[in-house]
Amino acid sequence: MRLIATEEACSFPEVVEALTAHTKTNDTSLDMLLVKSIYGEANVKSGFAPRLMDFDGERLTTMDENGVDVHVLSLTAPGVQMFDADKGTALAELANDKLAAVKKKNPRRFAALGTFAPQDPKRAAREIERCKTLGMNGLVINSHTNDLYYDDQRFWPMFEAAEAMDLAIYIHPRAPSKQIASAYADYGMDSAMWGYGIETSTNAVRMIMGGVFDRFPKLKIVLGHMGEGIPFWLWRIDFMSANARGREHLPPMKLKPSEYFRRNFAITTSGVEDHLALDYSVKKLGPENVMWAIDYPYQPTVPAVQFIKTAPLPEDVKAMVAGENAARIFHID
Ligand code: 1WB
Ligand code: MN
Repeated sequence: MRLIATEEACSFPEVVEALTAHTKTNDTSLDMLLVKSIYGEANVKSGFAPRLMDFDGERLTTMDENGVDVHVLSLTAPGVQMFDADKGTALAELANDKLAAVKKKNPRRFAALGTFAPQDPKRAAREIERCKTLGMNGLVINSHTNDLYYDDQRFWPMFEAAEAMDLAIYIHPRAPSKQIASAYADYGMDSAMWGYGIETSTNAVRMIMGGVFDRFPKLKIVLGHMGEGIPFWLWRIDFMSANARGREHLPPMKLKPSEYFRRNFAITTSGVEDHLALDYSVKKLGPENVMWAIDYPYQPTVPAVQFIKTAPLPEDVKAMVAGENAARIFHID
């Protein structure tokens, strides 16, 4: 059984430096809580930052010790999305060049998701095309951009390019946007504990309801964290959208929300090592739509591997979740 881990975080010195500089600005977005804890001057030399930038030390040793065949690497949240359009675009290009080099150096162990700056959707579309020539396996962005969601048609050139290049877009979480931030500002609720999932699932449901997948029927979106809770909501989303009493402003859609979710989305198990949730998701979405992940270095590798090895799934389905689906969706040899 091949183990391909699909949400494995990384970074590069220039991005880390830019985020450390950003912690000194008066940006009031909710991401600042987590960004300061990782990239603040006092924290950046220890903790996650050094492990995000490591590609031949502890990362590979941990993979070897646990039988993890491949890390699908992606620039970690919040990516380049807290910077202005010029800086974000330049840093995305730089990160993609470096990530492509990491993969080229060790192509058996690393696959790579390229990134882009939605702050400038037209240049983002060009970078997506360049990602294809760099040999990227897919793409990654982190939920909202400047507090806007991706049903907004100004972003659609990105989706047109991703669909044309046949590159799946992993929409990773970031902290909730300004519109909803205040409800998540206490008790650590901005974070992966809760706010990350609310933010990202809201973005995905907006994309479905906003007609993105009627316009781009072959676009593939990947959501982590067992689909950010959406699998559990599908029945209700279908029922309530079909029965939206007198709400004529709901857009006409060709399919039911759950049908778009099964056709245009795949999910990963990152950070949800719960066999019941896995079993439910596999049954609800189909075994071809669920991929295993660790979320290195934020989650430990040993229990993530244990989770998939001991999963109460038929062996053929387990092999699909462990690696075969990722190989297909992310074009990994
Ligand atoms: C996640 C978790 C992502 C953490 C992160 O990116 C951080 C995640 C900055 O759950 O995907 C975290 O600090 O726990
Ligand atoms: Mn993650």
